[in-house]
Amino acid sequence: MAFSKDFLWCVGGAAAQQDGGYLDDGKGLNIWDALSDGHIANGDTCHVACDHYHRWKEDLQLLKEIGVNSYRFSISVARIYPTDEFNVNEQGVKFYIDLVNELKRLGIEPICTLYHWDMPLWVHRRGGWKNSASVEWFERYTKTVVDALSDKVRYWITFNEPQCFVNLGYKTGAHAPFEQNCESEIKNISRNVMLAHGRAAKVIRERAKTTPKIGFAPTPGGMVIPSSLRSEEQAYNDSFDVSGGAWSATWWSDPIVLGKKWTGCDWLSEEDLKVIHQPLDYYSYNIYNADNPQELESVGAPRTAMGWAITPECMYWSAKFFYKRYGLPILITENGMANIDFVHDDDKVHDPQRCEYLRRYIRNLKRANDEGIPVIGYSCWSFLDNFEWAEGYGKRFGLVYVDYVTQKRTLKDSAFIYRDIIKSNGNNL
Ligand code: IFM
Repeated sequence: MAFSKDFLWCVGGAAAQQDGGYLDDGKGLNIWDALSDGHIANGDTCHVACDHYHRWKEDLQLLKEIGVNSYRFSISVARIYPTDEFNVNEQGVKFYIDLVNELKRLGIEPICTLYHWDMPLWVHRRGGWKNSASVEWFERYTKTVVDALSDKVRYWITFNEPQCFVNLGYKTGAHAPFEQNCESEIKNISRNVMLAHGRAAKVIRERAKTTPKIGFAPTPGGMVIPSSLRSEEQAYNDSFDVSGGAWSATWWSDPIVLGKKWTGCDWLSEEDLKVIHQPLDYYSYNIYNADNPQELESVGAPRTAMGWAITPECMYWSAKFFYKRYGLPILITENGMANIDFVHDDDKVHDPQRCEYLRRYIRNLKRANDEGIPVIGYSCWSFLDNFEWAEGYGKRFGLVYVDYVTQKRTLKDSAFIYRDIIKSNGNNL
């Protein structure tokens, strides 16, 4: 069975990772701009990144060259609310209005992520996600964005990978704001983020000017696939086990999607669940690998430049498992790999590993689709090489190579492979 005719073929990026322009046109500082000293590989900063803030028009032309019909981007909250939640920076809003207008003109569907980890510094100074008032500013911020963009934007993602910004930002301290908090604080933060998600989803549903399609983008930490050591049933049960705490998909998705607490969740009330559990239009998630520890630790098992195992079957099994549990159409909001890319003597960027990775991963997603699981889209991470958080610029995920000295863009071989997959709507896999 072919992917549907309106399948979303997408690439994605995030504000803090690609935009730069960190002090331009009234933008305020975010936690990555302000707190990163001493925390990022090579002392890199996100201040300039891919300079997409100034080069976005040319960059959108590259989307056309790749042939995607959709583009996932995130809003920099500090560009909209530089100092507090009452003073809107109109120039910041205009940037996004211009962006979505141009996307629409080019026939590319915008997919807007409201929060991709770049909390404004003023929010952090009030306690960030530890402060339950974060639910209020997030709701207000959502209203501002929805009022400005929802005549053009239909697809919304509230939060990107709450697992990561909560655990890495507030537990291990590897990501901004680089804090280490105890488990009860992680529960408090998780509750605030879930409430903020629920309030935002409701705002979008009620205020959007075009009928919205809403989801969030967890990453399935602890997702395992069947193997010689695990039956399908066991893999399913292990995948939804919550022993990984806030890393697990279940921690977030059962309350958000099903309106249910998982066994042992004693920190959400029934009242909370009413706010958190809002109707969603798809189960969107970011997936890079399965997490079968024993099976994947074999000597020399294939890995990306991040050291992440290459397990294409995770696409098939995750779609099957998530559809079984949550019953919503599947949208892959991130998938891709970091590779050791450089410009070759022929001025091209040859990345055969990524070409192969994309073919195998998307083929596995198609297998799920062929078996009747409603798969509505696939978004490759990432559009441009970009600022890979604490790893700085050393890890390249892009379909487009960025020379950070000259800001020259070069489409990698994988961009052309992806273009061919899109052209055939996945039938050439
Ligand atoms: O670059 C990140 C992205 O911001 C969130 N998901 C994982 C990607 C690769 O690490």
